[in-house]
Amino acid sequence: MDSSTELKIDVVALTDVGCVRTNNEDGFGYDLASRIFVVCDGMGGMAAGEVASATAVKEIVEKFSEIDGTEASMEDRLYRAILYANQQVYQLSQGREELRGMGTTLVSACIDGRRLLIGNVGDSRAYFLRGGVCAQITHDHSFLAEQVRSGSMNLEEAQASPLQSVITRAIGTGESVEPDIFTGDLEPGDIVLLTSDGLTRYADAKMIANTILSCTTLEQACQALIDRAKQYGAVDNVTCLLLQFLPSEETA
Ligand SMILES: [Mn+2]
Repeated sequence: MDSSTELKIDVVALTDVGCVRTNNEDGFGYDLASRIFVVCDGMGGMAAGEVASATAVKEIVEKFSEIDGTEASMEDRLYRAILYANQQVYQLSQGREELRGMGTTLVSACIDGRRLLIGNVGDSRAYFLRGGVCAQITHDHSFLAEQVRSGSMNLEEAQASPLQSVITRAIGTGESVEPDIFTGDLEPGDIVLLTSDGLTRYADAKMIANTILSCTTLEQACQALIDRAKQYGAVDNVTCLLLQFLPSEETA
């Protein structure tokens, strides 16, 4: 690959238990060398949600890094790594009674030159910020989002529903899973956010943009997003992973 097209990547991630819960079932991970980044939000009784999210994070990062990039396309690597993470969580859940039924959401980003790939399962989201405008990349695999997309419910009805955290796809709850994959082009200055529903139940794309743009560093922006959820009561765990793309040193 032409190194002049490579972008430098800054990454900051934080997770917070929130204001109500006593355990944190969210998790994040990344490998800067392989350019893979992930946020997971686990569910399951007792400590099973934490096991599910931690396992999915570890397995997708390791598998993605392990697949030879010269032999497989980036889409293929991401897809295979997500399916592998699903298998590992599922197998673990089948082997131990206390882990039966556990699962996790997963939202992942990988970078191929100036291309961005996003893969997701569940209702953790990816957002894209360019020129002060923020847009949601992923579609939630949740009961309410699907009701809204099919026209069976309007946004107000969905927002008032008690079924906020019912997801329709998850990593680890079945032998196979169908992730969505999104692709886009990157420019210097672009920002990508991977985040759990602990943030997005309180913040829409506009609020996310305003919060990030009010900060001078990526570290401050990540903390400000977590603080935003906590200002609103943070009933759930909150996780934010921010990526910023900068001109590579050689071309800057
Ligand atoms: Mn959550």
